[in-house]
Amino acid sequence: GMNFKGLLRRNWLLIATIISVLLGISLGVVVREYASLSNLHKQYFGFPGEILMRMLKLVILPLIISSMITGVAALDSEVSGKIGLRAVIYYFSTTIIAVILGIILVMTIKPGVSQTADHIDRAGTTPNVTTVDTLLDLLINESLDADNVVVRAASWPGAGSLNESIPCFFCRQNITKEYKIVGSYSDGINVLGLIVFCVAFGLVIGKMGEKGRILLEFFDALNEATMKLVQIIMCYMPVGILFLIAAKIIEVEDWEIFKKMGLYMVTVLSGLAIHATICLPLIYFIIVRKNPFTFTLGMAQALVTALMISSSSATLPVTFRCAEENNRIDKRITRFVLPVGATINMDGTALYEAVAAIFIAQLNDYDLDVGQIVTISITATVASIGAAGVPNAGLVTMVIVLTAVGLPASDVTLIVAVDWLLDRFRTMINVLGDAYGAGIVQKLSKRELERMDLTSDVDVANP
Ligand code: DAS
Repeated sequence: GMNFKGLLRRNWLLIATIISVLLGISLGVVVREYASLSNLHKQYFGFPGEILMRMLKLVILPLIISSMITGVAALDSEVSGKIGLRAVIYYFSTTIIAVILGIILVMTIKPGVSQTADHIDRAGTTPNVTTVDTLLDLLINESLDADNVVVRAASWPGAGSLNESIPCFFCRQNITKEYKIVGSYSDGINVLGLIVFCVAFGLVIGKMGEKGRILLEFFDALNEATMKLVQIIMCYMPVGILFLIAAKIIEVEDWEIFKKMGLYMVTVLSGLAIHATICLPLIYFIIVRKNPFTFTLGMAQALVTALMISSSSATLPVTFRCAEENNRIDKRITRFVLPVGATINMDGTALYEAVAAIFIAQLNDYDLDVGQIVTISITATVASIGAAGVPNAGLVTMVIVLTAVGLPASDVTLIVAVDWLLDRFRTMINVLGDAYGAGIVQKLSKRELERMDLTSDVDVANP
């Protein structure tokens, strides 16, 4: 009837995307079983997917610049300070909740206790060089010894271990972010640095009154143009995603590892599922008093995108569209909190790093005392803040959590083989957490927004 057709029209992209995921998986399985593609053909096969990734990445730069600058400028500094504070409090508390949830699960399910340890014989998991190579060489150069991975900071004086050569934790984070971003994005943007610049710049032109208005209107137009470009990219998305997932299925060699790592994956995935279906919706319902699942449904396109491309930064354009179009969140909020959230609010990553670190301790029959559990909670939280919104960021910053409790950083190789799958799910939770954050901060900032609607003559952010 009418409502079915209406539903179809409104969600055709989401339906097409989900169909393309299923098609991509089956195509990948068929090609993997029946066609022996040469490496070159495999590259070609993944090419349409690579095009989608690069288009999304290229749009990130103008999108973050225009949305942050107009977002900050549209709010006067006192209001943006309050909104920023609410966002940071939300980010911190949901990340801590995710970490505690992860620790409770991994301490009860105990995936790394003896019954798995003998399965995962160390020799059997000597690092798959290309995986570890691509992973760590973005951040630190490494010399792969035969039986373990010795990681060395390459470009810092006196290349010792990661810890020694980078004195303070924070600058290590920044370097991680710097390197991680540069490594993954050929255009080399450091998102955190960009955001700090945009906030400062937005505050300045917000105070320039008349003169600043020209700039404001320019960046507002830039934002609008960028979002129109995103609309076009999203039409291509089903095709890109089909080949992205098919190429991944063809590329993965070792499926056996999923049996060995089954319990560990169940621990991570159930933690993410509980966080996404109970913790976050509960907080949203308590504060916003609306149905959280309608909200999640509104974000579906962004969640599927995050699941497919494992990058919250590259999903950001879709997160914007879903939050503004489907969930009707005020642009003055989304433009300000979404880019920040995509960079520092990563509940999925924090939960994952806590679980993985304790899993590795269990594999080493290494009993952690309470102090070390607390250390893991803190370092997993801070490492997730430091991780960039790019693929595998959670695995690379894992090194910091392991070294904080005296576990060998090289044990990262024990969990590398299944990381490409877990990364997708934790990225999806990261994006969901950012979206809920925008909805919650909007509700908490209702008064300020209404007051601004009354006073402001031309409202740039919501034309
Ligand atoms: N892939 C990262 C992201 O984009 C998450 C992670 O690696 O943990 O959010």
